[in-house]
Amino acid sequence: MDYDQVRGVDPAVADALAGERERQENTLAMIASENHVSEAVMQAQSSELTNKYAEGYPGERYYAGCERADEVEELAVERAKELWGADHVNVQPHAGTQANMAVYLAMLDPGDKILSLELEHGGHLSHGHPANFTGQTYEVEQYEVDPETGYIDYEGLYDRAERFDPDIVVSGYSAYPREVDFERVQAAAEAADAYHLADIAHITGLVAAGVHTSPVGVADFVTGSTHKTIRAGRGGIIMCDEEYADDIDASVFPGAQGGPLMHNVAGKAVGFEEALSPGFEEYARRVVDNAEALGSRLQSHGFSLVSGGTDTHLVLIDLRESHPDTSGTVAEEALEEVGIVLNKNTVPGETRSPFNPSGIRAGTPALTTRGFDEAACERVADVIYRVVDNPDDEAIKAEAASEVEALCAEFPLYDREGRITDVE
Ligand code: DSN
Repeated sequence: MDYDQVRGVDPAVADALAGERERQENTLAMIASENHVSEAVMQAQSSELTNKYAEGYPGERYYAGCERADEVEELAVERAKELWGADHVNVQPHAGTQANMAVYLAMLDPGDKILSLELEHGGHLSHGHPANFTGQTYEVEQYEVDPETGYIDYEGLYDRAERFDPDIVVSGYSAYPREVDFERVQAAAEAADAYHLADIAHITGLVAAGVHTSPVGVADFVTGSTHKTIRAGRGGIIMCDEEYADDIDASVFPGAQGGPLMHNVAGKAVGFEEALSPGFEEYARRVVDNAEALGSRLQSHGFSLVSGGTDTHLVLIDLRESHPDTSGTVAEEALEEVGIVLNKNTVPGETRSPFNPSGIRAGTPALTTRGFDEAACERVADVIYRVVDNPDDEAIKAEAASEVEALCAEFPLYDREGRITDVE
């Protein structure tokens, strides 16, 4: 794609877009929440639906001319129901945080109580952080992972739920590498007679493919974003039982949002159709296998992984033991220099700060989309080791950059026609 239409109007933006395409092609996207969507999803997202206002829901819109918007939204909803087995689905949230916001608005009053995982232990801003509206509107207490094992401390969560008496318990995390036991979170919520919100933003694709247990039918509300492991482009989603359907829909619109981003709803519909194809389960399985291979190889180089490994799409590396003088920021910057793009991350028991934390988080969804196998992920682990071990050594970084270049050439993001290669 050369962005010729954009270039005719705005060469500066065309250059930036072309540069971003090139960056994605020639670097390894290992931010665990990122992925590469197909050309089909991108085409849907850049369709004429960007022009259409469609406040309301299919068959009950506030504006005329919504028949095509209705078709697209109905397809997205039906496919989501099939993928996750939910009774009711709302595909209009602009992103995962807006999906969570709609659930809180529907079910809580200001001052009500949220019990959620500590951000430093793998939680998310929209689960009650003081800098987020949730922390400012609700009373929040947080549970933690077990400092010894790195796994969710389910007993501690249960005790805290009994003591704190929350109105809602939140599960689902941003930097937690282990399978979540949604039944145990549900037991804690029931002990407090609280709702249970499972935010599966990171693992939507793994749950849809059945390689991670599902909270649908366990938690009262399941939220997520649609651009991560499910690979359906930017957006959010809410799933719930029929009994909450009207409250949730009213909370999304008119409660929290105006017109839905119908072009993104179209992207969701197309991405969900792709995820319903037989190849998607294999993709999701390979994401996890690749993360395991990456993690094991990192451990063989002496790195310490939070929880000792992974069951999911990500590993969380705690640098404090292996590289006490190297912060996550230093590691992130050195790796970016050689073409490995991941993020610094806090770790449980963080001793630095969120801006200069002690860990890095690395995910395999995007690498797997471009065809990486376990052996290739082991090669990536070797590069990560060499660079983090020698963040100031220019010769080692030059060698590492060549290896990244070779990997990008071996597993190209685009085929000869310029189409994304490995999306089924
Ligand atoms: N920013 C996302 C992540 O990286 O986990 C979550 O919203």
